[in-house]
Amino acid sequence: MPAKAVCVLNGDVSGTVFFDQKDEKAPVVVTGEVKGLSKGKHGFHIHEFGDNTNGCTSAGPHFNPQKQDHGAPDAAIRHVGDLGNIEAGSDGGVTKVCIQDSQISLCGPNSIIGRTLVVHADPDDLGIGGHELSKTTGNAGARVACGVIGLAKI
Ligand SMILES: [Cu+2]
Ligand SMILES: [Zn+2]
Repeated sequence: MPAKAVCVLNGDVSGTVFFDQKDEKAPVVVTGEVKGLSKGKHGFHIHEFGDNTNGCTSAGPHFNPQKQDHGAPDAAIRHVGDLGNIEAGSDGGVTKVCIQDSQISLCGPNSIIGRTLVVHADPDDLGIGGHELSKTTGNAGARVACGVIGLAKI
């Protein structure tokens, strides 16, 4: 500690996202950009496995070590991997990512190192959309890009 990680997103859209943590109890600051999204909100999650052998599908479900329901990043009940949405202001442009989160970590049981960051086609309903998938995926639709999170040079 401090630790830094990075993820290169590939798929229908592309991007690079950095994760910084000052010490093991500090929140993780998530920054970067995603290019090519359609206008609007897109689910943004850490999925369990760092496995992209069959594309983003192989990354499995949301990272959920505490076996909770899906929820909003600021909700008491959520998956550790639930980072909510990123929002594109226009079709095909650059979407800046700027998130601070206290559940994900770069060390210990909630470590996201070696797992997959996924960007979705649709908005994450944050568990409250009333859809049958709301409590597991936020009904965020297809996986439009993903990448494995790895340690970065400080
Ligand atoms: Cu997801
Ligand atoms: Zn979730």
